[in-house]
Amino acid sequence: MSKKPLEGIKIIDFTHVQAGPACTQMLAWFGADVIKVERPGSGDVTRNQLRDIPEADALYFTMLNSNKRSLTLDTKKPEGKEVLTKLIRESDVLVENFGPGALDRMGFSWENIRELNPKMIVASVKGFSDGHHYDDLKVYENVAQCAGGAASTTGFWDGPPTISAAALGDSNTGMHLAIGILTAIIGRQQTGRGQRVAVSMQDSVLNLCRVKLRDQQRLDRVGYLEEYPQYPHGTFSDVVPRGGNAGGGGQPGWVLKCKGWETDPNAYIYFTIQGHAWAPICRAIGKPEWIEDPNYMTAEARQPHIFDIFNTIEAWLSDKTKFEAVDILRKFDIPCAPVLTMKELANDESLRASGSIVEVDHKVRGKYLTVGSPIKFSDLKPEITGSPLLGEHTEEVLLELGYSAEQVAHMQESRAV
Ligand code: CAO
Repeated sequence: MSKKPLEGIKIIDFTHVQAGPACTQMLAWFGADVIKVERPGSGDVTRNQLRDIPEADALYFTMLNSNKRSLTLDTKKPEGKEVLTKLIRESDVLVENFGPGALDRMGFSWENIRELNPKMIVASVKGFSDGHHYDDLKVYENVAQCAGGAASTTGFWDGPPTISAAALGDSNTGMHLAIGILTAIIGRQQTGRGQRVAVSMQDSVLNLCRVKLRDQQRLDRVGYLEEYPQYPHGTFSDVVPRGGNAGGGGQPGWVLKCKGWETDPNAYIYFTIQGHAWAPICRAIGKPEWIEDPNYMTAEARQPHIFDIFNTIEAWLSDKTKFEAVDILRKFDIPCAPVLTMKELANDESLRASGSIVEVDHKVRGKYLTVGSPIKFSDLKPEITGSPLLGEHTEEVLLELGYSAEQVAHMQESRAV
């Protein structure tokens, strides 16, 4: 089999929970040797969180740590520090998402690591960037969504700020960090030196909320936002409002009810009124007279009664399931999709065939579903494996580092590993 692109890159994976592990898992899929360093006895806290099988690592852990090796190491004990020092000397990247200052307190500041290995790339996730007035805060997902502008702009205008189910603060930050690490690896090929790569969860959420920063500036200038449901009948304050399920760009859209919505909370589709697709939309929903009607012909003319238009489309949808509706609308080139449940996604044959959802094996829990690579390559097919048990590879990694079997046994006795 041909070499995977990241083969030969050795990563000390000092990450936990979600943001860091999502990053290193992806690098492991692409061939890096990712050694997850965990505290002896307990390990990553997610091994125990929300367990569905009493004796088996929780899915929270297994779905974020595939393709890795697990090394237990107490880095506060002298022997643990010695092992970590050896590892640093021969690794390419160290990734961590501890609370602010934890790595320094452990004795492994950026300066120390650089001295041990000038080629080392040290990549960190923190809640806020260095020097930010909140940079001492510990941060979890929802905190980041609030701090990065997502919560104030998500949900309905008459409800509270709302958290997205998508991990905008955690996994999204991990993806940003992966880009930073790969960039630093390419940089190192040019300079021979490693560097520090830092990504904050606030910045990563904000990066995804850039269209809302766009909207703030438009609102400051003109006082309204014509693609929001508040226009033209409602009122705007001086901050970007929550827009419910509005499109967010130049294409008005909304979540529309389909047959069965009274009993099925997900019997909906997302329908987009793409400006140049107006004629096909009218033909699809049986309103050909709207094509040339001056009240409907242009986006501007439609906006004042956009919700009457959505109501008319809902009436057309009332005898069609979400799947039937999409099968009709796709023939008219209308951007739309059924609102899919996690159960539907888990059983989706296309996602299984593409490897976006895979079934893998775990030594204790048996088979389980996890995500595969969302990035597809022509010459690489990532093979997803189950996550490691706590300390499964401790002995293997220590022997590779040059320790003897006796030394390993001694470290195990003293609970340093
Ligand atoms: N051996 C010995 N000690 C270890 C160790 C090991 N293998 N691994 C970790 N530790 C120690 C750390 O050194 C630290 O010790 P001190 O605080 O005494 O110096 C301690 O464990 C706790 O680390 P922490 O602050 O990271 O852990 P926490 O549970 O209190 O906080 C979190 C968790 C996520 C809030 C915090 O790590 C954080 O803010 N991280 C940055 C942002 C982030 O990634 N958040 C997303 C998490 S995903 O939802």
